[in-house]
Amino acid sequence: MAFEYDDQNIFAKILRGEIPNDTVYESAHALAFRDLYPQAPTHVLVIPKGPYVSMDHFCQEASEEELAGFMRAIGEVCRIEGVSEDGFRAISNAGENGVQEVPHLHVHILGGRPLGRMLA
Ligand code: DGP
Repeated sequence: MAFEYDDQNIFAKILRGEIPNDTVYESAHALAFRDLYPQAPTHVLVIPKGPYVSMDHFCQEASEEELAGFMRAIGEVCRIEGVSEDGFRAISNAGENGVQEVPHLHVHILGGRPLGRMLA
């Protein structure tokens, strides 16, 4: 499948500084910011700086450096937010079946309360 990236999506605008965000962490390859509609005391979105639609796009086409930088950013967010001890959830919705709203790869980091069992 050929992935097509829409550079007018809201997270692309955040990366370009056209829309404000509440930044938690930033590095050469990733930006982490608070979700506008938090579903838990910690609800941070981690996005790569490159133009990737979804996790499968990223994992198929990103460089080793981008892959490593993105995973490190997730680790940094967990450290900064202090969720490692009590636990957290990392979710990335993709495509229509995954009910992905914003077509720029993002991982939700949710924590700060018991999250319940998630089956679907
Ligand atoms: P998803 O359904 O996985 O694509 O989740 C998209 C998330 O993005 C959703 O939890 C709400 C959040 N969101 C949407 N627009 C904005 C925005 O402009 N700023 C921030 N910080 N979050 C947003």
